Amino acid sequence: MPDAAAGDAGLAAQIAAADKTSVAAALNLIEDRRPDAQARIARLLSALSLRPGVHRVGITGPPGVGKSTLTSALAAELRRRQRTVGVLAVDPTSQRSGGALLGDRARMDFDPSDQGLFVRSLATAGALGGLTHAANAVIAVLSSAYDRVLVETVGVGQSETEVEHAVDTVCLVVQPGSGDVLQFIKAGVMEIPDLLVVNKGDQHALAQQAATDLAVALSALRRVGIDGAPSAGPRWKVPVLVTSARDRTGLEALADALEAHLHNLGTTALAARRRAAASRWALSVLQRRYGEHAIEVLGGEATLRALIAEALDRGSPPPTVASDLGQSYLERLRDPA
Ligand SMILES: Nc1nc2c(ncn2[C@@H]2O[C@H](COP(=O)(O)OP(=O)(O)O)[C@@H](O)[C@H]2O)c(=O)[nH]1
Ligand SMILES: [Mg+2]
Repeated sequence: MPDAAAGDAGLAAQIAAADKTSVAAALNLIEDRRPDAQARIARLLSALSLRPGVHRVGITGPPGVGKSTLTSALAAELRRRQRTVGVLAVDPTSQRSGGALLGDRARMDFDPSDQGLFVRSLATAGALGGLTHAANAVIAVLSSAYDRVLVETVGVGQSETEVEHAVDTVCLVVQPGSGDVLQFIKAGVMEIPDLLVVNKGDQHALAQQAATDLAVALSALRRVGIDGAPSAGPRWKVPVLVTSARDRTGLEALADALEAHLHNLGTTALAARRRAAASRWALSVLQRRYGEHAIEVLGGEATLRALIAEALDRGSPPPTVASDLGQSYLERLRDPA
C-alpha cells in the first residue's frame, strides 16, 4: 500500500526531527502485537536513518546497584552538554511485578517538558526473544531522533539479554563490595565491558577499594592478553570510574570517558560493532519465529551469518532480513533441493 508507506516515511522524517509525539507513536507501534503492526514496523525501520554522530550507551549491571539513578544523572549531565538524549530502560526481571517499572519511574526524575529528552521503559512482553527484538527496534528509533541513547539493562554473567550487544559502548555498573563481579571477570564468565563504574561512591572507602580491586583484576587480564571486547578500538584501556548517582558526583568524568570510548572506536570499529549488532538482531528474530531448525535447514549459523551480512549490505533492516530468510526456509521445507 503506497499510502501506508508514505505515512511511515513521514513518521520517519518526524522522528529524525526529534518530534516527541512521533517518537512515542513509533514506540507504541513497536509494542503493538497485532499482526499488521509487524509490516509497518519493518517499513518504518527501513525509512529511518541513523542520526549523524549518535552514540548508544548500555548501562548494565546487577539489580540495585543504582543503574536507574545513574542513567538519570548521566542524562542530566549530557543535557547540560547540549546533547539530546533518549533513554530506554529494559528490565526482563520486571515481569512478575507487572512490568511497569514503577520503581524506575520514581528514581528517574526527568523533566517532561524538556523536548531534548525522551524516556521509555520497556515492559517484558512474552519471551525474552520478543524483548530483544522490541528493544532493538526502540533503540533504532531513538538513534534516529537523539544525539545520545542510554539503554539500561539488568545483566551480569552470561548475558541474560542480548540488549547489551545492541549498543556502541557497554558500561558495567557495580557497587562497593560486589566481589561476585570481580570473580565473574577473573573466571572469564563475563565479557569485559568498555567501562566499569563503581556506583555509590558516597561509601567512600569501600568504593575506592572496589575500584582498586577491579583495576588490578583488569590489568592482570591485560597481561595475559584478555583486554576488552574483540571489536574494541585500538589500545583501549578499560577505565574504572567511581560515581555517586545519588550525590551526582563523578558524572563529568563518566561523560568524558564515554566520549573517549566513542572516539577510540573510530569509524571502522564502530561500523563493525553496529554490523555485528544488526546481524545478531536478524538472527534472533529468525530463531524466535522459526526455531533452530530454520538455522539448520538454511545451512548452519556460519552460512546464515554470511547471508545476513549480504542482505544487510543491500540496506534491508534486520527484521526484514529475518522474514526474507524465513520465507526461504519455508520454501525449502515445501520443496527440498
Ligand atoms: N548511597 C547511594 N545509593 C544509591 C546511589 N545510586 C542509587 N542508590 C540507591 O540504590 C537503590 C537502587 O537504585 P536503582 O537506581 O533503582 O538501581 P538499579 O536497580 O540498578 O536500577 C535505590 O534505593 C537508590 O536510591 C548512590 O550513588 N549512592
Ligand atoms: Mg533500574
